[in-house]
Parts: sequence; C-alpha cells; structure tokens
Amino acid sequence: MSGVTVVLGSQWGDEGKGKLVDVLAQDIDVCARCQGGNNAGHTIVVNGTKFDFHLLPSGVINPNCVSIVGNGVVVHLPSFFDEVAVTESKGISVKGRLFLSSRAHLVFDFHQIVDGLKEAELGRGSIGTTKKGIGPAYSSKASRSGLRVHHLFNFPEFEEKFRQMVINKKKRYGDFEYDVDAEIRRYKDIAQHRLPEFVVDSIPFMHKQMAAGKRVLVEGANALMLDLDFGTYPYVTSSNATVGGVCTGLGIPPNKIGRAIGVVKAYTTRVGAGPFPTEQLNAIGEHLQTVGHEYGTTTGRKRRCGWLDTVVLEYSNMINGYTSLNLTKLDILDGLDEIKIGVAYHHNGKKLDAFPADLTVLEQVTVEYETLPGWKTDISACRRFEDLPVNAQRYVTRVEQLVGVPIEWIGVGVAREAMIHRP
Ligand code: 2SA
Ligand code: GDP
Ligand code: MG
Repeated sequence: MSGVTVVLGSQWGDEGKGKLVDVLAQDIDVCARCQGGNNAGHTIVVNGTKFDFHLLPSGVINPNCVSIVGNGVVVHLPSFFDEVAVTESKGISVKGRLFLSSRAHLVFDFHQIVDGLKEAELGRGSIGTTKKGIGPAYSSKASRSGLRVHHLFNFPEFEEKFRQMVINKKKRYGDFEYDVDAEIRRYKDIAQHRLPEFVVDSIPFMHKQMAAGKRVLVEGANALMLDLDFGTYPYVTSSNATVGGVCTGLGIPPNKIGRAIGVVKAYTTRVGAGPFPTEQLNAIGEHLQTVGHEYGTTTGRKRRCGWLDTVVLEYSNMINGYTSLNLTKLDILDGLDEIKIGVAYHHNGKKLDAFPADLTVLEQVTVEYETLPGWKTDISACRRFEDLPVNAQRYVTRVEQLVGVPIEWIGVGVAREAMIHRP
C-alpha cells in the first residue's frame, strides 16, 4: 500500500491505538505524532514489558524506526526528557532516531497550573481534563502568544516572552505560586545542553522521508469524539484528533495519505465529563470497567464504560474516511450472555439522521439497541478469524455491516501477538 498510513481513535480515546501502531511499526520506517501532547497515554506490551507512551511516538519500540513529534503537538519538554529516560531504562535506545519539530509549541508548568485553575472555575461543569496544560497551551498558540521550540534558540527573546506570558496569566487567574527565575534557568539548560540533538525542521524532514520512499505511519492521539471541532464540544480536547490534524500537524498534503485506519474498541469508554449515550451505569458498565482494566493511562482515573455505539462510528467514518478498522478488546466481551450495539438515536419520538451537534439534544436521546448473543468462551488464544466462536464472528461481521468499513484487525489480548489479521 503506497502513501502514509494513519491510525486514528474512532470513539472517545483509549481504543488501543498504541498497540496497533506497534504491530504496524514492524513494517514501517517513520512514526510520527501530529497533535495532542502528554495528555495521551498509549500502552504497548512486548514480551511482558509494558510501555506507556505519552509524547513519544509508539514506533520508537521498533529499533529500525525513526520517530518524530510534529509541529501540531504541544510539548512539555521536562516530560519529553523523562519519557526518553524511562524508555531507555527499558532497553530502547532512542538517541539519533527521535526528533522534535522546531515548530511545535511548548507547554509550561504554568499552563498546567492554569489548566487546574480553569477546571476549578468551571466547578460542576468542569471538562475533566488530564491537567497536563493542553487546553491552555493550544490557547496560547491560537491567541498568537505561544512559544515554540525554535524560540529556545534565541534565549533573550524567549525569556522576555516567557515572563510576559506569566504576567498575563496572573492578570487573568490571580497570583499563583510559580518560580519564574528557576523555570528560566531550567529552560536555558534544556536549550543549551539537552534539546539541540532532537530538533529538526519537520517539514523538509517529512518530505525527504516520503520522497525517499520511506514507509510513514502517523499515530493519532485522543480521538474523534474528543476532536475540537467534531467532538462533544466543550467536553473535548483542544486539538484536531481527526484526519485533518494529520495534515496540519505534520505539513503533509491530503493526497499523500494512503490509508486511514480507525481503531474501535468493541465497547465504548470515556474518561472525563460529557455526554455518553450508551454508557451503562450498572453491572454491565462495572463488568466492562473491571474486566477491561479501564483506568486512564496518564491519570489513573476510572474510565466510564458502555456498549458499542455505531451512530458514533458512522459519524466518525464520515469525517475520517476509514479504509479499514481495528476492532480491539473483543476478549473483554467473552463472559457476557448477550451483547448490545447502539444503532440509532431517537429524540422527541423521531430518529435522528446523524450525531447531533447540540449537547442538550444528545443528553436527551434514547438509544435504539440491537442485541446479539455472547460466546462465553475465552478467545485470547485465537489468531485467525476462523478460530473465533461463531457468535464472536457474527458480532464482528455485524459491526462491519453497520459501519460499512472492513474490520482488518481484531484485538484479543494486550500482547503484540494477540491480534487477528484479516488481509
Ligand atoms: P485534555 O487534558 O485537555 O486533553 O482533556 C480534555 C478531554 O480529553 C480527554 N482526554 C482523554 N481521553 C482519553 N484518554 C486520554 N488519555 C489518557 C489515557 C487519559 C487519562 O490514555 O487513559 O489517563 O486520564 C485523554 N487525554 C485527554 C479528557 O479526559 C477530557 O475529557
Ligand atoms: P490508546 O490510548 O488508544 O493507545 O489506548 P490505551 O493504551 O490508553 O488503552 C488501551 C488499553 O487496552 C491498554 O491497556 C492496552 O494494553 C489494552 N489493549 C489494547 N488492545 C487490547 C485487546 O485487544 N485486548 C485487551 N484485553 N487489551 C487490549
Ligand atoms: Mg490512551
């Protein structure tokens, strides 16, 4: 398959994007992140070792793969270096094959403080952010007062702008504890000693790789329903986690994208606040949460759980144009007698045509479900579609019909090997 491969979250995140990226990374040369920051948490399990990536592209596990953090990502540099250190302590050397775009915007500790203050101001209406400073950093970017990686190499200018940013934040949010001088010293050290080896102009970098015929994979972070434009606004993240974010976050034109793979969890989860029509606040939700170990990879928060929702997936497919899907965590449904799929929304007695924009409407919808029989069998050792119990095959086929996109991969466990491929 020619062209760039893109892996995108199709629901509310944590579908298992990291694991698919790791599987695909065995056959790729370049792995890129295009948006989000260290709010993301992508888990990979290789030979019993667990890796949680937040800022680093999951492709770094493959020693033959070059990784790049693109211009659309917001980067908290101390966290970036911590992640490099943790990854290297697990035997993965990243030096010389991990790069960072000079155009990427920086996240500072004061953005993280402001993230917490904004959430506190919202009170009961808070978003449930990861408090990693993502919204405030993208706000600085959009309001044209942000600082980018390249600013660190003109330190007097950096320092002046940085001090002004803190003054402005304190004007808006009141005084907060923040040692500006210590922060400036820390960033000076980073700029002089730690950063230079990682920084590249990512636009010619990406285009040279593509011109040389390198196989490129883009790892989406967060997901469609958390997208700033298409998600359940304002209960979203602050970047475009959809296919458009790949072009703006890496400087890649759309005609270079060869395939867009949607990662779909076999049920639905959401972490943070906001509407979730198929949420199960009952024993089913608890079962999915417990059996699926549904805890946030970055914050450790319990994830909310519910049935698969194909209204979400059809909407998701309209926006991202999936060429195929990876259905993940099918094994988590093993113990259920029956399994439901949300297939339509009704509001005021009428079936809705599409996923509604207005959250008041979304909160009031009733979901129409289809019920399928469970398989009550451990599927974790299955490696071919034919190995799956017939009811599991039927579930997969029904999802495929409802969404109208082929399911090319099926996840049946955490490990890299626990994946069925249907070429
Ligand atoms: P933010 O921090 O401004 O991006 O939060 C805004 C909303 O986006 C949600 N969000 C996420 N949802 C799922 N997974 C994410 N990554 C971590 C994980 C989350 C964690 O892999 O588990 O550990 O809690 C992620 N990042 C942001 C967030 O919950 C808000 O609803
Ligand atoms: P991401 O943010 O989309 O990369 O997903 P996360 O890593 O936040 O959450 C997905 C979780 O599910 C991780 O703990 C993965 O190890 C795990 N996982 C991924 N695929 C499967 C699967 O097919 N079966 C099981 N049981 N776990 C899976
Ligand atoms: Mg995650």
